[in-house]
Amino acid sequence: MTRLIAMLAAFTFMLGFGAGVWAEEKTFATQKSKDVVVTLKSEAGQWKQGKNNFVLEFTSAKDKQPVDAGKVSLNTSMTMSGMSPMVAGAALTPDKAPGRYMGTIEFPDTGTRQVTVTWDGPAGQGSTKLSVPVR
Ligand SMILES: [Cu+2]
Repeated sequence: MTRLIAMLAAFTFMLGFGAGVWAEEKTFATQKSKDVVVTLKSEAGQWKQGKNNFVLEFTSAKDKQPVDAGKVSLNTSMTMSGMSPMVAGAALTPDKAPGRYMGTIEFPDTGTRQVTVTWDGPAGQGSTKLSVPVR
């Protein structure tokens, strides 16, 4: 009986892991800058107050293929009345696929962020701005 429970637990764990890997990513922001399209995706399909995991992708506007963006950054800012702007930057690590970065970012409150994405690599050098709500 104990062995059966252990097997079930292991199986449930593997199912959960598989779901995590294969869960669909929903796009929640996208912006075109010349030949490069920047896309923000996550399982939740939005940013929320607190800590967020997301994916940052760079693709070609022409053929929709991934482009190697090289060194990238993502910074956010929110203007608040009577305060200096609230700023937050993302920690980004390149994924196995080219043009794809895994990101984490933390927001202390809700509200629309002005997001600046920069890149510098084989795809050239560029930056773009987009506005993304934190719900
Ligand atoms: Cu704020």
